Amino acid sequence: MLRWIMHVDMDAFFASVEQLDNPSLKGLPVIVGGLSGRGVVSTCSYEARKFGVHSAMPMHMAKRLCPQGIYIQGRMHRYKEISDGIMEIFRSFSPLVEQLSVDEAFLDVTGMEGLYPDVVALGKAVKNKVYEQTGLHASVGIAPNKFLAKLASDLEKPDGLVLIKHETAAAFIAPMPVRKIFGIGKSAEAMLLQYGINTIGKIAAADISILQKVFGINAQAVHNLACGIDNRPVINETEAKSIGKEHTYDKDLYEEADLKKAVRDLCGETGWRLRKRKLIGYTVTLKVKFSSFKTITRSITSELPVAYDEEIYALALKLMQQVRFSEGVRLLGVSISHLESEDAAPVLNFNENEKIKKRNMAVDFLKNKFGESIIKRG
Ligand code: TTP
Ligand code: MG
Repeated sequence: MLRWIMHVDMDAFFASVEQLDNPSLKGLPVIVGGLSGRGVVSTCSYEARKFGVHSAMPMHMAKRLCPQGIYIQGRMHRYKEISDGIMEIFRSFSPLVEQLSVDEAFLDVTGMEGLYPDVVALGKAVKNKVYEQTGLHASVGIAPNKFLAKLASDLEKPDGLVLIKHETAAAFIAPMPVRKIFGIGKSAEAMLLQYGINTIGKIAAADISILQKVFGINAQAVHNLACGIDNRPVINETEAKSIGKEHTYDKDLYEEADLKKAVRDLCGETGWRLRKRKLIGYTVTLKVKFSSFKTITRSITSELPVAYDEEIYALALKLMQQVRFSEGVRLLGVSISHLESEDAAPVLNFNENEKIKKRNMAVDFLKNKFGESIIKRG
C-alpha cells in the first residue's frame, strides 16, 4: 500500500526556545550549550550558523568564531516541557507517531490527506498548529517512507515544507550526493568514488556486486534506499523501553581515567545486552550519582542506529563532557533507548566499522559462553 510519512523537525530547537522565552534575543546569534570549560554547543540560532558555529563544537571554538554571540546554558527541562507539547500536537494529527528525539518525529499520515485539499495542506496544518500553540517553527518533509521524509524535512530548513511524490522519488534523489543516505560516511563515500559513484542515482544504477564490495551484506539495503525504497514502519512507542547497566562502586571514583574506564565497561555490558536481543538503539543515557547522592542523567540521540560497544562509548564520552565531576562518584549507569529491531534499521554504520563488528562478535561469543564478567576491554 502506498503510504504518506511525515517527518517534522523543529528549527534550531533549543535556541528557538531561548528566543521564545526572551524575545529580545530574536534575530540574534544565540548559542546554547554547556558553558563550563569543556562544554560543547548543543545548537545555535540560524543567525549564529552564518559564523560557522554548529552543534557539538567546543564552546571555546564557537566563542572564537562568534565573539558577539549570546551564550546560554541549556535548560533541558524547559525543552522537554515544550517537546512534550509538540508531540501531543503530532498525536492530534495521527495515532501513529514515532518520536525520534526531543524535537523530531515521524507521523504516518496515510489516508489522512483525504481530510485536506491535499497532503501538502496537511503538512501546512501541522506546521501552523505547532506555531500557533508554541510560537516555534518546524520543518516538514512528506514522502512515501521514513528515509525520504527525513531527507525532505532537511532540504528547506528553516520553516521548510518539502513533498517528495511516489512517482518522482527516485528521480528526485538521484542527483544528490551519496552522503545523504543514512549511514554512508566519509570512508564509504571515498570507496564509492573509486568506482565513479558520486550520486545516489549512480548507486541505484550500480551493479550489486560493486555495492557488495563497499557495503558487504548491507548492499541490498543501500541499493533500496538509493532507489527511494524503505519499508520500515512508523512505530508507536507507547512504553519507554531501554536496556542498560548500572554499578555502584565500593569506593567513590574521582579520577578521569577511572571514570572513563568504568563508563567503558558499562557500555560494553549495555552493548552486549542489546545485541543479544538483536536490537539497535538511538539514544544513549548516562546516569551519575555523586558522593552527595545528587543524581543526574544526560542523554544524546544519534542520527544513526548504534549497536556496538565503541559506538555507545563514543556517545557516552560526549555525555561525560556535559557533566561537572566536582565531587566523587558513587554510581554510574549507561542505558540505551529508542530501540528498534536490528532488521528495522536501514543500514548500520557498516563499512566504517567492519572491524568493530568483528571485535564485538568475538567478545559476544565469549560473554555468551562464559558469562558477562569474563571479559572487559583492556
Ligand atoms: P537538531 O534537530 O539536530 O538541531 P536543531 O533543531 O537545533 O536545528 P535544525 O533542526 O534546525 O538544524 O537537534 C535538536 C536539538 O537537540 C537541538 O536544538 C539541541 C540538541 N542537540 C544537542 O544537544 N547536541 C547535538 O549534537 C545535536 C545535533 C542536537
Ligand atoms: Mg531540529
